[in-house]
Amino acid sequence: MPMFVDHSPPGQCIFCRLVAGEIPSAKVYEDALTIAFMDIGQVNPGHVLVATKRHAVTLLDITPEEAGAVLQTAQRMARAVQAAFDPPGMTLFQANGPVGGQTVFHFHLHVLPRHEDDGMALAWPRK
Ligand code: D5M
Repeated sequence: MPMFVDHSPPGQCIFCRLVAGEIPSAKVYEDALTIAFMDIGQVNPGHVLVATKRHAVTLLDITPEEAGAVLQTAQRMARAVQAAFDPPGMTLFQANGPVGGQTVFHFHLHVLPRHEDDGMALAWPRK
């Protein structure tokens, strides 16, 4: 199956529409700058995305305030995921640009619970 890639213009992208409440989401948290919701793909149970409310595409486009807020929200979400799913590990992942693996072009950070032998590689091969 071909990978979904969102090429919508700013303001009409999936996550802008999700922030505006125009499409449904499993929202678990929001504050002035960020929103957190369950990833529709659930690579592992408890897989959460933390996005900026404002449309920004990559890490290079967000403000220092947004960067701080995103990490604070990610820590909140990681604590909630730990309490709810008790995974032995967690990976935070953030893709920038198609070559970096980004498919939705609105800044977001993955908070991904990890398990032994969950079939996912580490972020890059290590010797
Ligand atoms: O991650 C983009 C992620 O966004 C991918 O894991 C699926 C997820 N996604 C796409 N649409 C939705 C909706 N509507 N709700 C929740 N999650 C969604 P990337 O790092 O850009 O590849």
